[in-house]
Amino acid sequence: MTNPPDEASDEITFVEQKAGGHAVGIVSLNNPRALNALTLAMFKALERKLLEWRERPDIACVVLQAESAKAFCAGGDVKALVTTLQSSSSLQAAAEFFLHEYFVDYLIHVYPKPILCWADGITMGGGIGIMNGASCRVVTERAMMAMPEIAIGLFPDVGGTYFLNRMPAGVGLFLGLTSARFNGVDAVAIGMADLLIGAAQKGDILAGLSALRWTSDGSENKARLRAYLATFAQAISLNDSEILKRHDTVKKLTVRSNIGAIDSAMRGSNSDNEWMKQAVHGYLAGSPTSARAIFEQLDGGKNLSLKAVFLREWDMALNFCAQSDFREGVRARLIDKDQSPKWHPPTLAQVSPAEIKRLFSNQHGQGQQLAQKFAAHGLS
Ligand code: QUE
Repeated sequence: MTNPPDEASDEITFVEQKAGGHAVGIVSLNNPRALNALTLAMFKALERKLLEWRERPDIACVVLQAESAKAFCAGGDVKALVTTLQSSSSLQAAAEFFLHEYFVDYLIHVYPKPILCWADGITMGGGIGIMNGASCRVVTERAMMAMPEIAIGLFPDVGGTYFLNRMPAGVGLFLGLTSARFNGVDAVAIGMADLLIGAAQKGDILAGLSALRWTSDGSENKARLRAYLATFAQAISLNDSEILKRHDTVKKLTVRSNIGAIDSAMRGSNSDNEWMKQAVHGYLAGSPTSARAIFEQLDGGKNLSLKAVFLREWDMALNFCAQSDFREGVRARLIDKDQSPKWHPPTLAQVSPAEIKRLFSNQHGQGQQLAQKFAAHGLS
């Protein structure tokens, strides 16, 4: 039934599983020691394979999954990226890393064939980036999700400007400002996943893809995949979402006209709920520069198309790489692991308007390289 991997590396493998006259392309992340954090090499391999499968008439469907039960994907491999930045005076490595990451993310969003993303275990940041564009986003009861970039002095990228702004009022900004964790039920409730399915069913479900009546029509195949998976899905009541249960509190904290007011509300929060306390702590421990930038990122990005969002985020990512908090955050949390980043400046009030302006400046050309890459591969 299954061909040997034709492009195997340790970290990401590709298998074509026969399905009648068609085949299902299965991508497996397999670097469990790094919680499947995506390296530049992994993005390049994934990009090459997705572009190949896009053109292959026999490939009817693509699956993104991980071998490990612990994590689908912890994010982009920012540890490797910052290590490279530390030994270089140029942003070349960052430009290349985010170019391939955002290209893959957007390619998945506009892919003409069904993509099943199986998000089981830890799924954060860049992991959400490759999940979010899939035509069918499945979470399991073990899904542990977050947009934790503020903890490392970055911003919720990979299209966060777009998808965080489309969650129930205040929720996206709350998740981006606090790194708060959310589970599979929450993910479905806030529009970050389509279906909740028991983790134990993965083997049967993937094997069963071979028996579907695939056609040569991508839209038809998307509907077919969705209908098939729906037969395995668990019913969800929105009342079971931990986030939505606290939606009133979330709104009181984040539905405000400026970040100063949010900061005061966070500092005044006296919730005795453990999840809410952790979330507020996530905000207080995060980079003040990131906090100010994230408010502006979402507020100023409300009317952008998804494509324009990626172009803007690409410029932002490079501006963040040129500034100190991102490197310091990754150093403190992922390299030295002292968990004590020295944010500069240390308070929200000290973050200058000029610095925020710099973080949104187009000094890298409004995502010009990325726009050219989209065009070169026919992504409209
Ligand atoms: C915030 C993040 C990330 C993070 C921790 C944060 C992130 C990321 C990783 C990560 C985890 C394990 C690894 C690794 C990276 O952690 O994006 O290389 O082995 O990828 O607080 O945004």
